[in-house]
Amino acid sequence: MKIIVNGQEVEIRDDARNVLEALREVGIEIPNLCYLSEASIYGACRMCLVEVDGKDIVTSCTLAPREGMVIKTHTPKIYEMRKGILQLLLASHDGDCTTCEMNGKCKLQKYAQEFGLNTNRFEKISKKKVVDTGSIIIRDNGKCILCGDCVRACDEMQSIAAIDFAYRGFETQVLPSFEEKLENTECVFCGQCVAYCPTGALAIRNDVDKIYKALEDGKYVIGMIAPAVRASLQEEFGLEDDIAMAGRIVSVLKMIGFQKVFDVAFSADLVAYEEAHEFIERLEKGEKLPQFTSCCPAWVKFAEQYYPEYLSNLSTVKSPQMALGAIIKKYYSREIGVNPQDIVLVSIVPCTAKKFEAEREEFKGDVDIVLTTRELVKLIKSTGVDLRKVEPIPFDRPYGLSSQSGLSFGKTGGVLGSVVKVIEEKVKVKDVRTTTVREGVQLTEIELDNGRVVKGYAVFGLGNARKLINDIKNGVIDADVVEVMACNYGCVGGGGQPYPNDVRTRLRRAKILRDTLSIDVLVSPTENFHMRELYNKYLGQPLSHECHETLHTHYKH
Ligand code: HC0
Ligand code: SF4
Repeated sequence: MKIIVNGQEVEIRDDARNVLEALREVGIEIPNLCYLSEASIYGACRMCLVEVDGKDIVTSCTLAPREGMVIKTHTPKIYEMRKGILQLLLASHDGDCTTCEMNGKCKLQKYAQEFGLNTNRFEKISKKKVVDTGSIIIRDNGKCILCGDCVRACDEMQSIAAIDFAYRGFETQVLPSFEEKLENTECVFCGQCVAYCPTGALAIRNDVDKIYKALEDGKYVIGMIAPAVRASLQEEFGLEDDIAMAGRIVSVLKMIGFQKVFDVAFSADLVAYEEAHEFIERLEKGEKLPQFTSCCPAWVKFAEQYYPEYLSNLSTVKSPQMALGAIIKKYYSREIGVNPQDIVLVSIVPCTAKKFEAEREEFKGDVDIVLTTRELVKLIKSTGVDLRKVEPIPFDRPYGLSSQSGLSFGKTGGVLGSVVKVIEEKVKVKDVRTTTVREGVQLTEIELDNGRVVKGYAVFGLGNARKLINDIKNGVIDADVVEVMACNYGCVGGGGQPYPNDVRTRLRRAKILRDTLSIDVLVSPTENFHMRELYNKYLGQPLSHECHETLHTHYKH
């Protein structure tokens, strides 16, 4: 449809959700602080005001587009109203910018600059400042502007509702229930509240210091890089769609003092291979189906909390992060003649829940430090090294080799696709078809030679997962294997990824990951010859006793 915007005719999508999104698509970003395209419309911040048909001033997030409507996005009156809103927000915001994780990425800071708010006509209101630094997720309510993005992300996208508004009027705050620390709630550490917080009221614990401590103590420091990190780091270094990012990270980590740098995509191949054998065994025995993937730690905690009856359906194969941790501490330490206690293994991931996973007691501290992509950005920037000028170098062998399948773990459908690849090689398959069921849910049907059609679902977002599992439980759908990733669009949208971490950015990262993996000559996990070597040398056959000892785990009822 056509509408008139600031005196110009503009063509917008007929099915645009609202005027705010319609204009965003044609290059006009209307200021907003509480609009979250993946959640319900809240309309609280009032920043996205527009003038309609020369009279009403309304919020564009709640305004449905209509053919011929006349919109003005920045009249003098709207400018003054936005300034007033910002001044009120700034009066009750602690303005602790220099040490804030969002410095330079904060929307409130950006608007304060753009609207020239060097002074404030309102006096500072001091709020009760609630700070919780005890957990992986740090909360500082002195920075909270009550936009509710975190509340809606947790409730609507993740169906958890670990945080909500509490108290009224000036006393209003976002808090976990009973004012508990987040770690004592049902929070699964997915970090999606952090990803969408516009002001840094929610942040992630920074573990960079631990690396320098390990280096100072003369430890043998080994790094490993998750698939999705190489698709997002470019955003922070002006490297656009660079597909040599993994090699640059290896290079810079070596400069910092890492002895070896391996690829989590190597163990993703291994996990897919092991998990496919586990699935084939279950299919033959007709037990513990559907098999759920278990490499997303936020999903594992979610399953433990809400679906204990399905815990025996989770694949017992550890996540690629923990599998590689176990291999390095158990076998590689022997090969290099270093006591496992003297190895400090640093996992660099897009995910906040991986910090929690590494701390789970069943993994015996195999992974010592987990850094998110944002912490990696800090680590690199603090060295002053210009990543653009860094010569990429390959990962160390043997755990630096991966196939396209292993790398594809970083985006939705990647784990399922890799498991299906191995299945295709192990049992006779007539046809494989993939379709989108709805946003966040994909169905892959594998038609076996004997006529049986195996149904595999890949779902992202824990709210979507909850709906799918309930459908399975209630017999509404049949499923044989299900991939669950807690974050929308998979690990590319992890809570530890650079800001902004919105839908557009996540989709662009998925494309970079596809471009990166398309130049890999190995397609299936089976082609990963260093993985096969690991079986020959230590593990024996898939699902062997040794595999169970090293690569498999159990879940908490
Ligand atoms: Fe992921 Fe993973 S794909 S969860 O997002 O499975 O963090 O990238 O490293 O472990 O490989 C994260 C990403 C990983 C693991 C892998 C899986
Ligand atoms: Fe909710 Fe995830 Fe944030 Fe925890 S980390 S409060 S589960 S959105």
